Amino acid sequence: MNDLFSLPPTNILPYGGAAILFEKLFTQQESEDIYNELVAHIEWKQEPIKMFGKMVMQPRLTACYGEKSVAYSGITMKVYSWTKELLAIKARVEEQTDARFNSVLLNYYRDGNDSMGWHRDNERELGQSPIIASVSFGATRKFQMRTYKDKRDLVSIGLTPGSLLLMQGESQHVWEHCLPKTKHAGGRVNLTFRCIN
Ligand SMILES: O=C(O)CCC(=O)C(=O)O
Ligand SMILES: [Mn+2]
Repeated sequence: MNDLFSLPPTNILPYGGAAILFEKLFTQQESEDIYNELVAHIEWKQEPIKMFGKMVMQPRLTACYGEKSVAYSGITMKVYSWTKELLAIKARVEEQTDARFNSVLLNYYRDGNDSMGWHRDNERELGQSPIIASVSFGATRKFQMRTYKDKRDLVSIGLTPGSLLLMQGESQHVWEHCLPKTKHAGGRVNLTFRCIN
């Protein structure tokens, strides 16, 4: 027996859809190898997005791979073809979740100053109840979800390297999520696999 899948998946949301955490989709060694590979070989760029009518630089590097391009905050990303490394990660995610994905958005948070603000992944082309598989490598960072309408209920977890968080059901309607800035963090790469219509 290896240590994969030894912890049962848990839903971190109390209601309003599900965000199911699989703590070890990849072993520590696999996670280190994948992190180094992605940092070195993905076509990372810092791109502007539209915020409150103004174009501002995103506080992180991004890239999009797969069959369909990801669009959000007034931009449509250039999409690169799947690499064999990304297809291998996708296969592991699909095997574990029984879901199917045709694109991935990658985010590279170079240090604790890089972040992602509160948002929902609710673009029309993701369908009525988006399924989003979020896989993390590199430094552990705090990830937060709060109720979109009243901002009252907050769930806060550390996303560790090799983990998978599967957001589904009405989670993108009821909850918004963010990756706050933090002091003294090393680099982190996050992949969100999506099914885009
Ligand atoms: O980096 C993360 O954990 C979150 C990424 C995210 O929310 C997104 O790409 O939409
Ligand atoms: Mn998101």
